[in-house]
Amino acid sequence: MDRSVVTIGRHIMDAERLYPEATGALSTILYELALAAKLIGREVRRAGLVDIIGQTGHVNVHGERVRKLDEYADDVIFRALDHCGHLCVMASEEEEDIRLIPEKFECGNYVLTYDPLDGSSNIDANISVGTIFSIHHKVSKGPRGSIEDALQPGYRQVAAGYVMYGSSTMLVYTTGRGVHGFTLDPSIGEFILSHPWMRIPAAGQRIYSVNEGNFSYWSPGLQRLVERLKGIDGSNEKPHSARYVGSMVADVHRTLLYGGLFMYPGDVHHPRGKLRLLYEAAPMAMIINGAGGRATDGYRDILSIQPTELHETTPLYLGSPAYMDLVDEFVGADPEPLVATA
Ligand code: AHM
Ligand code: MG
Repeated sequence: MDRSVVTIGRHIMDAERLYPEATGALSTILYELALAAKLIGREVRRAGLVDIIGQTGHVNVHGERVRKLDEYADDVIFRALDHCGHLCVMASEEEEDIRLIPEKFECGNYVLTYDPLDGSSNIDANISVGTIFSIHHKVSKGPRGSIEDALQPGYRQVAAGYVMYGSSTMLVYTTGRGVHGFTLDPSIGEFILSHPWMRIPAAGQRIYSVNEGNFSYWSPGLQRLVERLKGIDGSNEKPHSARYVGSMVADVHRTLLYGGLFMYPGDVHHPRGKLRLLYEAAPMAMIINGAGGRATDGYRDILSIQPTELHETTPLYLGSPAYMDLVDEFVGADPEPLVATA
């Protein structure tokens, strides 16, 4: 084997060796997540064939109901990890409540929260979608885990990452020791280290990313920030490029590689925005922080926010340090968070 080829398995093992006290539990969880990503990626690739083999909700030729891809992804991740003996609780964006590990399996010391297929409404248009995951230690005292384990702030994450099902499938993760990206080589079915020690550019390619259709619902500070980025606030700044896929994993991945600013702000109708703190904002914040960027809700570090509900949402601003300083200056200057009017 070419000595420069590092598979995700080897990378995880090498990292584990740096910690003599490590039990291998976290490595196993990450490895199983990579396996689940391959299975999900395979189905995403076949998504266009759904019209040929049967519509979602219909019965396929094997007599099985054809499931929505996000339900499938949810199930694949749960079943890849329920029996590993290292998790006590899982919580998914697709499920209302936490999911305890079935009694027949051992209960472990870690907690997994995940968004199985973010941006799934884009699938029919063949646009990139992704899986986002976050891992914490168990903190509850009981034998089998509880909601307390899922409701932990982002700074306590022990690992986080995402998988992007795009023109290639990529897995990016951190355990707090750098951010590392792997590209799936479909010919051998392995994630290969392609982006070691990822760093977000300090400013990058002058790109901002936001659903600007909501402009009239935004706070004055945010409106002024975007006018600055467009160079129409009298500052005579050269206009930035606007890029918005509408699929968070793709927008964040581009921001990580090229730099710039990604925003999903609150607005007058949704003061707390749309993105979920536990499944989307906190893990992406750990990645962006680990790569030298920052993530806030306009006022607070995302990683400092204590969740109170599984599905609570948060405004999200993340990106290069230079742009996050602008967010502090413009959005942070708004005296009050927005209050819903409808
Ligand atoms: P989902 O979890 O229902 O897929 O929604 C999350 C997605 C993100 O990927 C993306 O950033 C956002 O919704 C786009 O929302 P909008 O269409 O309002 O811009
Ligand atoms: Mg989502």
